[in-house]
Amino acid sequence: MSGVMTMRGSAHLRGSSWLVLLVTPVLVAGTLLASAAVRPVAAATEGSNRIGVVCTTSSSPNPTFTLTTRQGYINLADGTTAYMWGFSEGGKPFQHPGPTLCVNEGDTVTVVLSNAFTGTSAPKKAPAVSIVFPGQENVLADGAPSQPQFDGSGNLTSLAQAAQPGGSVSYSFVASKPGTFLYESGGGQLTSGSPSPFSSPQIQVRMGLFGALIVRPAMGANFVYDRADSQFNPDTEFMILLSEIDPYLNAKVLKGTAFNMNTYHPRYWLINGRQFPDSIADNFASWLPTQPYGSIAPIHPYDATANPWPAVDRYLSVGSMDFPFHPHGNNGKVIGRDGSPLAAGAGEDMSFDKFAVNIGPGQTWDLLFDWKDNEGYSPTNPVPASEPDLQNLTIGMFYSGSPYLGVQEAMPPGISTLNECGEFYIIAHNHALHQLTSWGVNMTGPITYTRVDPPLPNSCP
Ligand SMILES: [Cu+2]
Repeated sequence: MSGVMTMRGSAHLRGSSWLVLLVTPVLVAGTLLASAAVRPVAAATEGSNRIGVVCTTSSSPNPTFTLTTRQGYINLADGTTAYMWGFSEGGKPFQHPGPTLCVNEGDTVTVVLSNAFTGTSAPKKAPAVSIVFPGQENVLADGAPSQPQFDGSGNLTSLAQAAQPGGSVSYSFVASKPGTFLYESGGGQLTSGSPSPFSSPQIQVRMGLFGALIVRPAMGANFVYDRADSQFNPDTEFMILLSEIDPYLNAKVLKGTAFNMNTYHPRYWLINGRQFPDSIADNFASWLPTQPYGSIAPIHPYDATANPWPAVDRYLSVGSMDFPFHPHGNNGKVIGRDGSPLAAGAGEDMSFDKFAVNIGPGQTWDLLFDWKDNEGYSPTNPVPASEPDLQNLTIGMFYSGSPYLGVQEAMPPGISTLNECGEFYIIAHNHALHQLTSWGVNMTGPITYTRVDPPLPNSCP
């Protein structure tokens, strides 16, 4: 992983693209890469966001969403698939992860959980399902306080009122705090018949019953919190939802046989329900019909007049251990945790820059970031270093042929490039490197890129 170390060392060389030349080839040396950036995409079904957060919305101030349990399959980067469960909006087919619900501060949000795990399409030994909304207060379930449920013997059966197969529960709450939140299964045991072996939230969340909830502040949709210093460029809003899969669990659920969570051992890790290189494909990529959300982060250089506002990354984790996500040359400025701005008292700023972001299980982190062309390197202001001999290099597929932003030059014979307009690519990934695999296939896990496009106007696609 020497390439990773090289990138770490170059964090202060913003504006120098030698790091791209030298390192990207090492990091992207996967045979899977070629499929990632060039194929056509299906039309967006939720707006037309090719990149960035895809919001599922409903009219304010009383947005209502129906989340229906579904089962299906997702593609993994080692060429296999995983059987998953998920929430889909209304009657839509299975997707992973669940829809990203975007609401406004002060909205009275209603989420109707429809448990479609029944009838001919049921998974074997289908359980009841509930939803919990960490960070939301005074949640109601069918009008009563949402709270843990117990059977007649006092055994915990779910963390909230659950929907039996074929049934539904209506949760509601006032989204009183802006920020980034999870919603996820609270489990659910059957009230009749044989107990389901898949009733626990541990299993149901691992199977995919989770999604993100974004509460936009009263100050405006281009703020993360009700703070002037949380303003971001609404064209550059991104999400990093981290999760993991133990395929033995999923296989047991598919078969309808019990799984011992003491043997749980994830082998796959994902961003927004995808693995690299699928992670950097557009939202709604046609070859990922059940995995609609990409995670590449295209930005333009900071410019005091043309591009003054930073991008925002909303990190979330439903994993079982810390994910030390590492945005490389783009240190993030942590401005919020778990839906609370980092502030003490009235307006005091307690934000801080972070080089690796340790996302704990169930946590969310909000980070602002930008990219400044500090040195202003160009063909007329060349990088003060000599280019290594070609035999000492491996040219990455994103290299433009030039170290300068917005410049494309001829590539050495036999080298092809996916570079579109002289843009830079900066890797961002989980730095627990054992989690960077697909059951041992290296460099396929939670990896994405910050893409720095030339300043506007440019000729980029
Ligand atoms: Cu790294």
